[in-house]
Amino acid sequence: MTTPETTADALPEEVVAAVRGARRVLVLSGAGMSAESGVPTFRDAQTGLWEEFDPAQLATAEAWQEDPPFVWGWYAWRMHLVRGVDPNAGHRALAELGRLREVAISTQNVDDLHERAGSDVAAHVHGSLFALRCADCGVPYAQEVDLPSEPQERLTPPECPACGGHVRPGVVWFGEMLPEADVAATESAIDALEPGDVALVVGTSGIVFPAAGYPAMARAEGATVIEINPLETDISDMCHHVVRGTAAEVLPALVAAVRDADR
Ligand code: BJW
Repeated sequence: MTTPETTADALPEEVVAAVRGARRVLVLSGAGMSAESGVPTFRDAQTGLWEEFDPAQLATAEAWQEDPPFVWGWYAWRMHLVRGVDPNAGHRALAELGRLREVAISTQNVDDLHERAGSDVAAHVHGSLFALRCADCGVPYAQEVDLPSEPQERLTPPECPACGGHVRPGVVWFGEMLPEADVAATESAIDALEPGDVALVVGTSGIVFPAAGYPAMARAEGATVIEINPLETDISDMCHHVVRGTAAEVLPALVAAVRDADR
């Protein structure tokens, strides 16, 4: 069923018709969604942060326990980077789609670019960079933090005012459980899908579970699954349609086509 090598310039009729005919659209977004805003993805050649830094050293609870300043330095730099960029045309198109159809967004991204574009986000399944909390007692940390403008290999994390522990980013590291409320919100958005509805899978490599299983769950509910990604991924084969293009190219074209067809 996959339509390979479809480009943003030639959006297939079936893709436009599927979104146009949908009552509900579930958006499952990953790091590629924010790439054109200037936020590096995790695994893309050349731009992936983890080319320079070993993810096993940075995105695990073990790394944090071993060396909090090393891990905090990386996250503080990423917080600075995200604060300095804007949503791209893809984020803005999804916000517009939310005014045309019932849209639920479940993102793996820890940035806030969907929200800043004007979308309501149902779930951040891998948490949020900015939801800081104490690593020891779990109390949220709401104070301003110093963010370096250049990557810092080591930076002392803020101290928790309640217990003196180290403050950590509110993200989900490998081996950690996903936030229950976000998983529940994603699962209920999937359960709500019916035949004729659509799941748009945008900018994820589809290798990190359980999020990588959500497109198949959407398909099992009868939704038409459409991947938007410049490259083949681990989930391309299970999608009904594949649009080979970037989020900021394809989504505005798709939403404009739906808007025009609605008129
Ligand atoms: C563009 C583009 C453009 C580029 N436009 N597209 C089942 C089977 C096997 C393993 C497991 C399993 N269940 C659980 C596991 C273990 C593990 C896991 O999945 N491991 C795999 C690596 C195999 N999962 C977990 O540990 C999860 N926890 C869990 O399951 O708890 C229960 C449990 C506990 C203990 C034991 C067992 C179970 C937690 C996962 C947490 C992931 N955390 C991270 C870091 C977050 C913090 C941070 O930001 O630093 O989340 S890892 C990283 O990967 C980040 C991302 O959200 C995630 C996914 O990456 P994503 O978004 O797909 O990005 P990329 O870079 O991989 O891909 C970018 C894509 O964009 C590419 O395809 C490009 O082509 C494309 N692209 N430009 C559109 N302009």
